[in-house]
Amino acid sequence: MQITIHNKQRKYDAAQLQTIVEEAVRQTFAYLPEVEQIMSEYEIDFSIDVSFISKAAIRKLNREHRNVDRPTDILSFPAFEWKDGSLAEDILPWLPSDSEGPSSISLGDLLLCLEIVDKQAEDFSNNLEEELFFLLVHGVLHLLGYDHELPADEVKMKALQERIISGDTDEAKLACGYVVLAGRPNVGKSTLLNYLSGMTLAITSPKAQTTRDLIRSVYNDDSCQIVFLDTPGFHKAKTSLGRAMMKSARVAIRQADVLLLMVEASFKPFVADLEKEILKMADEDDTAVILLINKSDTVVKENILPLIAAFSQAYPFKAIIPITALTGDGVEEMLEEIKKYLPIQEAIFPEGEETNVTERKLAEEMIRREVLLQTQKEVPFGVAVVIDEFIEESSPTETRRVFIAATILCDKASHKGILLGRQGQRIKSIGSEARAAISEMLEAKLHLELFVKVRQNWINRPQDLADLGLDSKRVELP
Ligand SMILES: Nc1nc2c(ncn2[C@@H]2O[C@H](COP(=O)(O)OP(=O)(O)OP(=O)(O)O)[C@@H](O)[C@H]2O)c(=O)[nH]1
Ligand SMILES: [Mg+2]
Repeated sequence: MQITIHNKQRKYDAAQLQTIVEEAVRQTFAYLPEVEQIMSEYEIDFSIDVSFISKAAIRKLNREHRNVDRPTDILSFPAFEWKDGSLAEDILPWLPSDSEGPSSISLGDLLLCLEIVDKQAEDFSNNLEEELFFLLVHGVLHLLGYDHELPADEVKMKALQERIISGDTDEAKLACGYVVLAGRPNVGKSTLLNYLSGMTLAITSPKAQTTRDLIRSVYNDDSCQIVFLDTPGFHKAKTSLGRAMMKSARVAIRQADVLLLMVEASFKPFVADLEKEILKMADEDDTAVILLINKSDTVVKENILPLIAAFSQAYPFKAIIPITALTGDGVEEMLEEIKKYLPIQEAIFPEGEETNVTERKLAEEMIRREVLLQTQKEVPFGVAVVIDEFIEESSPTETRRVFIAATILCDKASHKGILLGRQGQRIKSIGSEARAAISEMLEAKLHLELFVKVRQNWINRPQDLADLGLDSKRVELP
């Protein structure tokens, strides 16, 4: 790594600051392993230019490049596009040809105004050297694609910055990040999440819009932590509930480190608007996208080729992988691909916090699943389930005993009769199937009582949605 200092001011002795500049830049790069990796892979050297310029000069640049007409402490001008320490463009065209011999490639320029740095040091009770060190770390991170515009990015940048400054050589760093499963309803997102977690965390069904909120399942191995998020199926929403579901899908997609776009192997070979909309978000955010072609067990292998061709023409996917979420076919390959694109950082979740799904929540969902399976048309879409009581009963034996009372809310008076069925047959059948599923999940003897109530048009009422935890205002990553 070559560091060149250009002194274009006369108030401060730049020569005295050389060691600090070199230390700050080198220390920062020690935390950005991909830079070293690229240098050794292509046998090149990177360089950085650090210039000390006057107040007037930095003000002019700030005005011209950022539309802010005042002097500032530091400006970073990256030469390449990076995202969180990973190169986000092809460097090959910029590599020197063999005949030119070993050469260095500029990563960009850092321009500093020492007068402002000195003033800031006073304000923060640092000395000039400390403040300069801090700003150089910050500036180098900007050159390598870290920024602080979105809160999620800011947290990431700040955490790394603090570790660099404190010299914290945390051995616990690993490939770690949010990997979001997105796609239209019914393609098998929740089925894959369940396969990955080795248990049911998300209910699945052959009906569209089964999943209503974000579900987390953390996958850990010695080299990585992958925080998988299942999202509601992407669709054109017609109700407030639908809009809230779409909002949570979008929030997750926008914060993904890696996006898994899932389609079905039997889809017609073209990229439809829903998939385009998801890809547009990923493109805007420069998110790595892997295309998963699910349910590949349902088609002859060769028949997937036109679908692969259509998608690979439409978007630069990092990989296109046919999978069968039901059996886990193709999942190993998917995990290997994901690992390549995860940022290197500390684990996000400690052991024991693998999911946001509680037993209570899952019990509600398992009842709703039975409604999805046993009722038709718009009935299941207007149903929500609320657990009113969840009581651990004392048991004379080792076996766990649980009592659950739950209400099935429907949004139309006419649906109540359908849910109850003739002589209460339907609700009985929903109850007995749900009891079996919940009792297996809880590993308990279960006493389940179900009630059906009408809450007229709740799927369009903000207050009802908020009461059910399904409103769009509070969406955040689980
Ligand atoms: N044959 C086959 N069926 C699958 C596969 N993966 C999922 N399915 C079925 O497809 C249906 C939908 O699966 P889900 O996992 O609920 O789909 P989803 O994408 O989560 O759907 P939403 O939550 O509505 O967005 C279920 O009946 C699954 O059993 C697969 O690999 N092969
Ligand atoms: Mg789902």
